[in-house]
Amino acid sequence: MVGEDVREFLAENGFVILPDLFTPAEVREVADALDALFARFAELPATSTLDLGATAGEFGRDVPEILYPSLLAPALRDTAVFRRSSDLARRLLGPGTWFRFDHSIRKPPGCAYETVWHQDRVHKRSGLPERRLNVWVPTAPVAVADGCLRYVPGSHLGGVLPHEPVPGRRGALRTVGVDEAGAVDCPLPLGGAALHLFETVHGAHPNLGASTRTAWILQFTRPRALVPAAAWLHRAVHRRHIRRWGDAGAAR
Ligand SMILES: O=C(O)CCC(=O)C(=O)O
Repeated sequence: MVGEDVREFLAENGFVILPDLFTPAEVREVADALDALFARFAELPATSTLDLGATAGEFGRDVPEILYPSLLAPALRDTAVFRRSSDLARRLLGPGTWFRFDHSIRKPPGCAYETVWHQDRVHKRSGLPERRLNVWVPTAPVAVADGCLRYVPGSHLGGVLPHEPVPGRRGALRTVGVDEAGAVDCPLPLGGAALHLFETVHGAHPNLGASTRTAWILQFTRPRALVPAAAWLHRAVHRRHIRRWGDAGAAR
């Protein structure tokens, strides 16, 4: 399914588009689970929800985000989308790769908020060396006008770039000085996925279309530990850290 050409494209460009990774029925299963969570967004634990459109003062539901939806709805981990994404990540990053994080970002129709240019690595807290891969799965076809992802090819090769806060957008960090001329828009059909590395500069358009744009984003890591015990410790610390999301979800 995924050949050497995909691995090479990812290594060179920092992202790759797979237009038919899943069947429509497989994506619909995910869409149903996420829709059920978004339907009770206001009742989810406060630690599981964010508004990516939040201004300096307000925290509303402009761009609702759910953290660790697969802990709140464990059936997500039994889906073909999860299994195939995990296999793919293992094949692309190598043995020892594991699933570390998922979130879902929804842009309602007419949502004027772009996802600003950023590198995911900028948000990393631990200093441990590792490679990470995101698998971005939209639950419906996504055109440029619906808020598809966009990438700066090759931007993962320049290390961590300077970022600055975005005025009026709480918590948002934006890569400084991105040359948009070289950026690539990545519209996707239903069943498609966009993959990117931890250092790739990326963003997403506002949703100026008429449909809701929802994406399930799965993140995988491959620690670069010289000693196996260090990789094991890394994973154990992470499991302990995320327990509170699972506990908060289960408590409801
Ligand atoms: O869905 C979006 O708007 C942004 C997603 C993103 O930044 C990511 O997957 O790293």
